[in-house]
Amino acid sequence: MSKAKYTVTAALPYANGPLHLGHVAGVYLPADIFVRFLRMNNHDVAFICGSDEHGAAITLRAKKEGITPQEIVDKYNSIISKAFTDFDISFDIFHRTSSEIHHKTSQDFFLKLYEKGKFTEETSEQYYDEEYEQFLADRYITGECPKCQNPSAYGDQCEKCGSDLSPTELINPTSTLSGKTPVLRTTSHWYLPMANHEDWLREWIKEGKLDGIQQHDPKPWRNQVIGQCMSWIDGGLHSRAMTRDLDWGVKVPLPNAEGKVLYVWLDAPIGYISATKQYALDNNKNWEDYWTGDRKLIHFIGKDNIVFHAVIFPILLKDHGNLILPDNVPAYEFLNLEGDKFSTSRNWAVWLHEYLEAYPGREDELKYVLTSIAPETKDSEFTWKEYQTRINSELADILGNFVNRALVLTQKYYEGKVPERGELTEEDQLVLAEINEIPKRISKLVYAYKLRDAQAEAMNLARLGNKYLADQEPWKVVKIDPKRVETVMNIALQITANLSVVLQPFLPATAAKLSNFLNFKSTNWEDAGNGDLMKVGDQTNTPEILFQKIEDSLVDEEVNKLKNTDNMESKFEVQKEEVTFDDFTKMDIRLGTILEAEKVEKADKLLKLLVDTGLDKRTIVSGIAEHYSPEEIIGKTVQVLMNLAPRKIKGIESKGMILMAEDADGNLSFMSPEKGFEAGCGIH
Ligand code: B3M
Ligand code: ZN
Repeated sequence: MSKAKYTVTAALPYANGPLHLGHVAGVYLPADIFVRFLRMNNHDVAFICGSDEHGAAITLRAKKEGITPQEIVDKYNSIISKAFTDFDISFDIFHRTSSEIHHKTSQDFFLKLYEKGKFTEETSEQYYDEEYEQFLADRYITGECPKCQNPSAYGDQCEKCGSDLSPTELINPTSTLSGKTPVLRTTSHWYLPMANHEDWLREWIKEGKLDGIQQHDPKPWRNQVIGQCMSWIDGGLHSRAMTRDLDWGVKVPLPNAEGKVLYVWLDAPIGYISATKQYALDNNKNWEDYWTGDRKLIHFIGKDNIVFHAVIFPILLKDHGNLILPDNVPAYEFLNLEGDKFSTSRNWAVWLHEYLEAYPGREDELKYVLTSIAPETKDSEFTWKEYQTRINSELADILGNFVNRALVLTQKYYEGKVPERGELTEEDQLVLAEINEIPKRISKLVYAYKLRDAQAEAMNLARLGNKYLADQEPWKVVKIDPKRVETVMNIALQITANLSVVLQPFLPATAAKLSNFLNFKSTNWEDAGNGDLMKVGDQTNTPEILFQKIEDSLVDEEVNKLKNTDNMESKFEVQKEEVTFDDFTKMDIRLGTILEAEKVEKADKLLKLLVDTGLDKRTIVSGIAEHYSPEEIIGKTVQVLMNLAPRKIKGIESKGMILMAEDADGNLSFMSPEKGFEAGCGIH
């Protein structure tokens, strides 16, 4: 039978922030282990990922940081992809959904479904921000939750009680753009009707059959994946809009679709296909080979992405036709951190790129710990204390200790040459039998997506070796029966060589070090289990220490760092991006005195001011009419940004800007000098 072929994807991270350990433990690391294992077993495999650069996740972040969406995705794409490289996640491609090939691929995909009549066009009333002249995507509206009265629920969900909401259900809706009450306006969108898909989805998810034909073995599908899909389907599948009124995203490729883009959850999974296309182009291959025929498509994801990958995307793929559906959707639960949820806004996180910068060369240590605690079946927790314990008492005391003893004794007794094996005791035979069994058990576990147990099984080989040497005590026996010690050391070296093979998917850098110590390298899983990998007389090298122990001080420092940077939940916007001193000094800020003030016609918010700046008298239009009346401000000395490029506002040339303080409710106040400073004084 020929080997199964695989297309393995890992959820495309939003390019709106860096990666933290929760993302790594629950998507990228398990996917990487799985793929490395497949490669060693000579499966044809493509490992696909990239950054997800559309949707409100991006535009909201851009607004917060005060830069453009494009700048946001460029910034985080580069942080994320560098972290993946440094952490040695072995993607075949890490692509971007802002790429041209992706825009084209998702537009073609959309058009194909459109032409096949798979969408319905529906008109509905949606909230619109009159000031910003745009429709408001769900996340752009907040209001009171009708179920739990949480005052800051979002248009799609209340994060307090977990209810799914629609924007029109919110009490007192507010636009997060202008802070105003939005109005309802009619708009039309293309919807994916999902109700008529319920039957085949049930059969396919629960039994693995499509049109009566067995597609996948349903057994390895995780219970929580099947459970979540079924409860969603049982609740009734409603039509879902596949387009949005937004200016950031993939444009809807139809006439009369001005200002409309594809829904991010339509374009993002198609990102797997467009990334594959780019990979094929770069490597002289056919992308279709990865998405058609006899091939297993595997999506590694977090649990919040389940229905998108196991229900909606399969509907789209089936409607499209000629493309394979996922064979499995291994979804991970969440990882917590030191007793609390990971939180980007509170900075309660360990960021992958920061770890890699702080501890270069300790990638495998982190991989080992994260796989040991991976949230495969339930939420789990990372603590620095456990990080220390796992490294010190497992990696260093068991694996490191065994390897070190095996190689150092070989140096000492045989100048590094593999000694001969004599007659085998019962214990030797048991050990050799275990060497043979362990890789088979690992293999079974990996194919069943139980990577945590698989790694534990690989460590059992080191445990076995450690115990074998402790029981045989070659350092004592060498004085009375040196011949016997040759056998023991030969077997210890066979264990070490096997470790260099079976550890590769989990701890690739460590496995490479073992190979260097032994002058033996195999990337073929079939070699694992063989008790004769090292031949008599093979020269081995003096080893280095594999794992440095983690001091208590590191644990204390890391925990303190977390506690010290724990940003309180704040009602204010996050700090903007860093600027240089030079950037700052480019701004010319001075005191100015307001000489005249009057309302601007047909503009409720604007006042036209004449300001004495000490250098000149100039006109500045300022959006303060709701906060100050013209009369009360004449004579006030305020802060003026002088060298802001002039702008025409309501036909009036405005030169500069009055600086105002703004509270969380949007109230504005001048910042006037305390003492009698006069117009023209600089502010630095
Ligand atoms: N970017 C959501 C997330 O990061 C989303 C995944 C897309 S996978 C096609 O949770
Ligand atoms: Zn609620």
